[in-house]
Amino acid sequence: MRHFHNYISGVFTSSNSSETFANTNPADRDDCIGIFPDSNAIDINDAVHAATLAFNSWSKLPAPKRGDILRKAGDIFTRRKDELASIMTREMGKPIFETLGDIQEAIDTAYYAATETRRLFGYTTPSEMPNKMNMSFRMPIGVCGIITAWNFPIAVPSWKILPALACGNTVVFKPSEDSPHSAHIFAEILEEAGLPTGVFNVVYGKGLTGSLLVDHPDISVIGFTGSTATGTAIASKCGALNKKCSLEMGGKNAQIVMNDANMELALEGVLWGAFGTAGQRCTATSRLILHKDIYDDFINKLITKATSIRIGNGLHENTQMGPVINHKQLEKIQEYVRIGRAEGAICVLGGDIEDKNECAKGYFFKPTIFIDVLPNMRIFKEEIFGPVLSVTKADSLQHAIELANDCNYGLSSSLFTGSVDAAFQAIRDIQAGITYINAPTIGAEAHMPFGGIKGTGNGHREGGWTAFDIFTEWKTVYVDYSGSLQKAQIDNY
Ligand code: UN1
Repeated sequence: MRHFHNYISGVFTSSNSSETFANTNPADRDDCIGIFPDSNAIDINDAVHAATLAFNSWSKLPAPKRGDILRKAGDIFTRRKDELASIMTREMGKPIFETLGDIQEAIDTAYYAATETRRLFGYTTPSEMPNKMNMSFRMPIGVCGIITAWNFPIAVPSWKILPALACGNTVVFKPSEDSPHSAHIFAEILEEAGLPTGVFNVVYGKGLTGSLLVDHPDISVIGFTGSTATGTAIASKCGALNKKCSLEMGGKNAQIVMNDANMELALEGVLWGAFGTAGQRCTATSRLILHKDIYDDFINKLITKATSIRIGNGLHENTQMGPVINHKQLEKIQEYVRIGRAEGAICVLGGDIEDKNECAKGYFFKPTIFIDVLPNMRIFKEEIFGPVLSVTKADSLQHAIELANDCNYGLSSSLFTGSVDAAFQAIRDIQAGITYINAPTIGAEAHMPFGGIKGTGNGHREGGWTAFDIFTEWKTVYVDYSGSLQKAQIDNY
């Protein structure tokens, strides 16, 4: 059995904790990938110390030189893409074509961040006073603590880690205990790319390890992706400690299909949005809001298509939907199916675990569709994080938007329509950080802001240029070359 170690100060080093956890393949619970340390406060301290020591020289390296290393990391992610996709599929289950996409997102982010190191623009403005110049620029903040979920083991960490490094920060990364092997490869790749010792560190562990990272006094910023409950707890700690924190949390994303939509396109959209990654995306389409004119017909066609989704081990080439991440999550999904039935929604497809043939070895759940779901039901409001779709009927566009907004989350949203007027009304009125027109709720692009409102986030956006707002502070500079004490305009008016 392979034993993995934390990565601190450029060395894969044994933990000070005797506690460990095993990482197993969700498609085959007999397949153990390795044993990882459940790290303690000494490990966190060592990693933060290494990152603190590395900060001075890394932050002073010219930003485009930092970019050269990130570009090289993009090249190595490209070279190791197939190998890393297999590792990722084995540890978290989604099919190879999806894990290849996960790595592509990191490649795109690496090249994007590398390029942005030449464009970390500040502002230069006129001064109120003669012979005086005003400018501002972005400063790195210090050591960033990065805590992420398992569903995008490479892409989502890359959205945070690579911009943080581009800005001149150093990083301690605590990956999910369900996808630690991918984090090990992340460290190998950054090392090979030439990242100096201590700039990037990985500490494995469970929830307690993450909270030790949040509490550490030398961590200046926390970047978090995960559940709303954990993120909210992190935010209150960071509030008390005056730390910046960026949260990317749950979703209950709605796809609206109007009666003038391209039905075939909308069907394909909901299949991919709801059942891609077995519904385990914060952007997953978990609610479908159908115009009343097409309700019955659309549902019938959707059932036919969803029935033919091929479920299995993601390592097999023809698998379309892999397992869910672990036994606890399987139980949670089963519980929501029980709740949905008890609330009076009608389960027209699935609703049960899949345990035929090879699926008996893992945590598989059938694509599940509930119809006649009403807004007061828990399956309409709560994030399930599995292949469960709740379908609701709307009388009009206005009604559909009201239903979409009747939710505590606000990450992604989608409208299928042939009407440009309807599209722009939805773009204006849907309460979400992301709105797609004629595309499903999933599929964000690396160079665009990503994040949500309400219970999904706390005002930050990762991805794109907005990620640099998380990982920098502004320095404002005044240069007075008048040779006299001019004071400021307010003192002379
Ligand atoms: C997530 O589930 O945390 O747009 C992020 C998408 C993906 C990102 C999902 N690229 O669905």
